[in-house]
Amino acid sequence: AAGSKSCGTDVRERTLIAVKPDGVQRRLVGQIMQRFEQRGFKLVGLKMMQVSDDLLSQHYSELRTKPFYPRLLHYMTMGPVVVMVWEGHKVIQVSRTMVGHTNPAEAQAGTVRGDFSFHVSRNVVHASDSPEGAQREIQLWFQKKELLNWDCFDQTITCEV
Ligand code: IDP
Repeated sequence: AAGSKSCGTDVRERTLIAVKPDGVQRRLVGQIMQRFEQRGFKLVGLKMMQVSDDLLSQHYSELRTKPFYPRLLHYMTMGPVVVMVWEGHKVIQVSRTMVGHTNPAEAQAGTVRGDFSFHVSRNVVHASDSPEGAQREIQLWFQKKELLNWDCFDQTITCEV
């Protein structure tokens, strides 16, 4: 970005991460957020909400025809979710790796799903899967004013890649 001291990398890339209702019920919010903080990513948006069917049907519009879709809507509305936007170099790709395989039974140990779940219908967390998806989802879940641009004082350690 113009004026940035980075070495031609996009340190402002953003992704949408959500702790799903099972993660909230199981008190995993702190542990999940801690993983993103300790990786060096920057939190720029955060809220807890009870998700509407309308928002979910837009979020999961590509899965509308899947047999598990009605159960997915039920799962995602069982209780509140904690949704956040994280920022940093390659945050979309890195957070998909951190979250692990969609099916926790196939997720590697060390990933969120591999450490906290064993079944695809209760996989604890959501992470955007592409730049297009991230942009679409961030716009869907957050208003512009809910996303904060704050200065990273320890930029030389975590952001200048
Ligand atoms: P992702 O969440 O890893 O991006 P998607 O294929 O986009 O995976 O699926 C969205 C969500 O739908 C999954 O995270 C999971 O909650 C649910 N889901 C996906 N496949 C199945 C399934 O076969 N049975 C039940 N739920 C599923």
